[in-house]
Amino acid sequence: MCGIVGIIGTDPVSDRLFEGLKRLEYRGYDSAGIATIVDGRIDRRRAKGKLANLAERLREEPLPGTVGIAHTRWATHGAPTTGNAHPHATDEVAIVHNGIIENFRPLRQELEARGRTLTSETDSEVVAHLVSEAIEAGKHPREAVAAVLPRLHGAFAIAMLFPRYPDLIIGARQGAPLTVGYGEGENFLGSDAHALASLTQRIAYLDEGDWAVVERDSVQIYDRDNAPVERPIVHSGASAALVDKGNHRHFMQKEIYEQPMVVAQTLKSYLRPLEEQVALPDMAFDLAGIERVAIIACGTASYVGMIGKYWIEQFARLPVEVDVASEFRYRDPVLLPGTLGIVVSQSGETADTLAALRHMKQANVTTAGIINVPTSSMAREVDLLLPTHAGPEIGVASTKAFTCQLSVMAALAVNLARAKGRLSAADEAEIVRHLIEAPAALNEALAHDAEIEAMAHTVAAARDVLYLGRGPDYPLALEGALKLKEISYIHAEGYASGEMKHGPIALIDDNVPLIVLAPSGPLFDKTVSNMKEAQARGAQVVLISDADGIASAGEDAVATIEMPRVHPLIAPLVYAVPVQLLAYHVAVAKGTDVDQPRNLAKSVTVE
Ligand code: HGA
Repeated sequence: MCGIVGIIGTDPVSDRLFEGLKRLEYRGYDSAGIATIVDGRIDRRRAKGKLANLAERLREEPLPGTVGIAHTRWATHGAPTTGNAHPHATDEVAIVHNGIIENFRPLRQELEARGRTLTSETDSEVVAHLVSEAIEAGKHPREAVAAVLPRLHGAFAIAMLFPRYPDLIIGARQGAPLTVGYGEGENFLGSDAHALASLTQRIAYLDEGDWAVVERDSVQIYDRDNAPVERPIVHSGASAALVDKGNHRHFMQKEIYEQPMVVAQTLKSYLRPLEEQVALPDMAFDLAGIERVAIIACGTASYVGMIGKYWIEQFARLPVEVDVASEFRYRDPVLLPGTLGIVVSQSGETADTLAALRHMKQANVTTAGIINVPTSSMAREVDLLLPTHAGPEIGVASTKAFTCQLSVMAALAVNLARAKGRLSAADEAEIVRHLIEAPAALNEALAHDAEIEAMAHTVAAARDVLYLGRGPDYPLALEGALKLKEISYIHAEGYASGEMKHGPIALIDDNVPLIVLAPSGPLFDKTVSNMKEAQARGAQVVLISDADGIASAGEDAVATIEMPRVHPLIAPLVYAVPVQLLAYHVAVAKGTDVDQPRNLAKSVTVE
């Protein structure tokens, strides 16, 4: 989603600002822009579409200046046009904004009633005009910002520069992340450590409500009450190298192929192979006191939650509810004592999930987070951080983060079960042995890539596709459908196999591929019965199963994809691979923008 970079320096900044935007590109955006101070005035270059368009504008008309702010915009209010691209500016201030100013309508009306002309359709532009008015009325930018921030409702991270005050830039944060970077004779603002990685490794994370006056040789941070505060300067550790695609055509493909390695890395920090035990990081509470679990997430991560429900209920015999964050936070959920609230998020910044986490904390719920970015807001706010070690995930469609999240969810389920006295040492040892096999099984699954590529055209021609699964493979069917929708723009739905006959079977005809996820095991025969019901009505079945499953039920399928024979516990991890590869090859066949599909953003920092 939107990215922010700001530099106050002594050398020209526009190249370095652009490089910072490149680092934020993976978040997804639909326009971009840079503003600097040139001869005491604001100068801007903005372009809709990809950063290449902004680069072209900068080549046509280079932008000098040693103070600048830059932005990638994922439009929420107003179309992704050049005119709506940030920075927004008046004569007194230029601003870039990430988030939503929820009360922009009355603020805009108020500004227009005072005769001000706003030129964009964005919510963000009101901030520029409010700050500008205050400066025009004689306030120093510091006082202007202090006066305007309390008037803004909603979530935001903002960076601003002031042409008549070229010795400072100001950043503010409420509900969207912003960091201050410390350099030598120059300082920075950035959406995250990654954005600033080639500029500095010394960063401070702003707290909620903080704002910062950043000068070349000093930084002063204030809290929401405008009291000066210190925030620790930490070593970011973010790699300065831009993540590249290696030998792969797309980041998504690279990330699918990284799964054996990153799942192994993740499991390594949770498994003690010699003792055949699962171990979680130290925690300040006792898992034995947990009576119920609430898992909150969005999108792909919410399917990890659904699979976690099967595992935690099966092993730990604790009731689990799973909710998408945007519903949870507004439905006044009943949170009883003894609840463990688990959030799952790759970025750790997903606005809805972060708000749900804060809601649970306010209700005194003990919280844990399965999170990939250890410096993120959620990682810093949960009581127990359960990190995934997937490395940076650049493709907008989540792949390796999903399987790493599942690995951690399995470890958590086992720990809960042991803490509740519901899992014998022998059963735990068996589960650990199966989890240790997961990376090798993922490798075996990847070996079927060419077959999947060869049959992708069967699906690429379809208008609608259905996915079926039962038990923990049902959320995987949902994930398969989501992946296909996200990157190939084909309408797809996932259903619990047993639900087909209660409605969706009406959709079946010989133009609708039915992707059936059916590892052999206790649920296999039931799923196959539902598959047969659909086949009897013309369904074109693609059966994803192991050799035994394909031998017993594959004869009428239009295609089969063979997976290794694995224990049902790790089947959702392994079967994620064909589901991801199928969506990937269908999207490539259709020629879509696989890594940055239309309308989508990676780190969803708005509601
Ligand atoms: N609401 C602003 C910024 C959008 C944003 O933060 N996207 O991630 C706009 O629409 O310009």
